[in-house]
Amino acid sequence: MPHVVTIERHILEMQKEYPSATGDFSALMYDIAFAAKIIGSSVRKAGLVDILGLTGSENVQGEKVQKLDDFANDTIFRALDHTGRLCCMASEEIEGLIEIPKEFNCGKYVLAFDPLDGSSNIDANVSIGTIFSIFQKVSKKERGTIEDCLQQGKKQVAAGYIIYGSSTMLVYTAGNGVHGFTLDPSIGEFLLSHSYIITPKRGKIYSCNEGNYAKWDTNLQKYIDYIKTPDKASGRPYKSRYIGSLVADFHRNLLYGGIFIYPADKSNPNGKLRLLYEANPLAFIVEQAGGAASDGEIDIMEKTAEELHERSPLIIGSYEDVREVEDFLSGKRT
Ligand code: P6P
Repeated sequence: MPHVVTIERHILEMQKEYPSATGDFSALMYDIAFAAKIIGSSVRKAGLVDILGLTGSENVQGEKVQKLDDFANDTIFRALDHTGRLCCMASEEIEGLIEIPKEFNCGKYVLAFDPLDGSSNIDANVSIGTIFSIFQKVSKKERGTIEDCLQQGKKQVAAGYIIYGSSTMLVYTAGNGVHGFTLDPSIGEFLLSHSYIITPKRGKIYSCNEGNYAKWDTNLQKYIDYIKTPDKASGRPYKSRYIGSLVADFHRNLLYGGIFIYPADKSNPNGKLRLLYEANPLAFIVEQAGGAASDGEIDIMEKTAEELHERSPLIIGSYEDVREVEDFLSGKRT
């Protein structure tokens, strides 16, 4: 029998390395994995909307069935609101702070999440994902506040994503390496499939929406031109791979090496992606895997969000590739 490690067993083994651990963080991770199983199950049925009357239409009881990203948001909220492990939440789907209902106790963790990133790709059966970031509470009152969400990226205690692709995978870090778990749908368990993921120092893949090329900073245009210029010695040209679904593009580059760029441009001065629940968690993961994440000037995890849905340019992936983009952007390289 191969050495089968469930996510629960992995987290318990990791918890043993922290004698002062109360088990709250471990339980929080189980709750997230539980929510991911429910979301994954609905995502997999999304293609049956017209046949089964799911998602966005009315079901047999005449009830309006939620859009998948609303469903994912509610699933995470309901899986976690009553557990007593969170003091508050923030979601890409909800404008303001998500408070823990008064009837439930609060805990010491904060959860910021994008419940279903890339959901516009669902109809084309493209891989999509859930992204999450966990902080410890810093405010003094029992119930969490915006202050607890707006912390510097490097204060994250854990971060992860679930990718709903050819298989459902949960990838996370709690500062002790990056670990991937693949869902075995036949038993409903996330099983350890990728232990201590390390991303190559330099990749051969670049991921960006080149349709925006004309709107980019000229130094970024020079970088893109550079990596497309053949030069055998330096492994150029890079391969262009862009799915248009952040978690899918990030996950491929994490495993194979490469660079993902969603920069500022003339119409989006801060780029498109969100700092709190997209750039921050992926930055924590990639740094733990030996890569880097920057907004073009400073590391993502050095930044402190000033509002929940703040956007940030994102350059993330293999360490040497990220630094090379920064050198082009600063004019050091041409
Ligand atoms: P564009 C999906 O809508 C998303 O938020 C990310 O998942 C993805 O990386 C990005 O936007 C794609 O944006 O402008 O290239 O379509």
